[in-house]
Amino acid sequence: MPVHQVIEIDTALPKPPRAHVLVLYTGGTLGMQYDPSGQYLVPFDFSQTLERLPELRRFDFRITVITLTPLLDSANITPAHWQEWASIIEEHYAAYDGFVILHGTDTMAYSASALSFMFENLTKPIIFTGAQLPIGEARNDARSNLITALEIAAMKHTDGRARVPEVCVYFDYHLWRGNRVKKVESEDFDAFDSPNYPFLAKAGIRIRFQDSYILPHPSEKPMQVHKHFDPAVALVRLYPGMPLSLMEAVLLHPAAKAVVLQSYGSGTAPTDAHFLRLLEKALQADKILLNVSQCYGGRVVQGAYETSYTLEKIGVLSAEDMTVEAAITKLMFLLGKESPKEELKRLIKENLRGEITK
Ligand code: ASN
Repeated sequence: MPVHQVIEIDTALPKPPRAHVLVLYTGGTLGMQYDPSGQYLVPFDFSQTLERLPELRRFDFRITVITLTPLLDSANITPAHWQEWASIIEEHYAAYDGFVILHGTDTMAYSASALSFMFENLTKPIIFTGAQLPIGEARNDARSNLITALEIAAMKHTDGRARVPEVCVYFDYHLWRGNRVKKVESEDFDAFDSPNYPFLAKAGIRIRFQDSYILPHPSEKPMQVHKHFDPAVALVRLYPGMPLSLMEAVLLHPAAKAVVLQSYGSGTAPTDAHFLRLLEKALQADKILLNVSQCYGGRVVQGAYETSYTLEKIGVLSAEDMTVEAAITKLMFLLGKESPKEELKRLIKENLRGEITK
């Protein structure tokens, strides 16, 4: 296990802190700053947080920052990292009011989806945030994303329960459900969107929550962390003229236990007999086929058109309005549980953490 740097920041001193927030700094653009020569971007040193972000003193928090080693561009993130972060949060769960994960934006939608499935009966917020411009740039989105994510992670109802007991993404003044977001923009600050589910909160002069869209607190059930992922999931995005031989190579490959089929529109695919026979062959080989739309928003409705009716008939499962990021991580998570096939298929279609609108 690599040794991680741990820094304690008490913005409340000499008073006792109002809330305890644990920050995991995993890498990405947010935490970069210029070195003293002003030439290179290097990771932000969180031991200087209060000097660099004096506005945090207004919060009266105790903030523990764990800087993970090595810091990662999020393109390098794997399920092993999700397991490590989940273990750290599990270990410190009782001692903190909320958790913030500083993460690169590129794969944040996958990580937020993955952690949403890992944590069952969550009673505290786990908020992913990042930035398009580093905290060390004069003009940046990092400061406000970090500061508001910390504030939301510490927020409670008057009865003491956390305001948002969910895995979320906070970005560009919006709080989203983690398993509903997609990275949609690589230059502007509005990097994320949640096409099929409304924002949970919007930060303006006040932070305005949409309580009816936030998951309810679990009733008395203990929080559980599921850490095993099986990444044997392939992704095939259909396009007109796709050679069947290429598709066969993926669908029948022994390393693919499940295949996400990115179909068109509301879940349509060719009615060509060879194509359908190949899907049947994969299903007979005990693979799970999950139909996710290439569309940005909307849902898969197998049977709405003739071109999706047969998919339903032969046993392709519909991802309904799940994002492709949620579909892939949900399959990895469910395959990791090693449940019997029928149970697995039932759970894929079930709304486990608010990832599907039923
Ligand atoms: N490449 C970076 C990452 O995902 C992009 C970012 O954080 N804005 O780690």
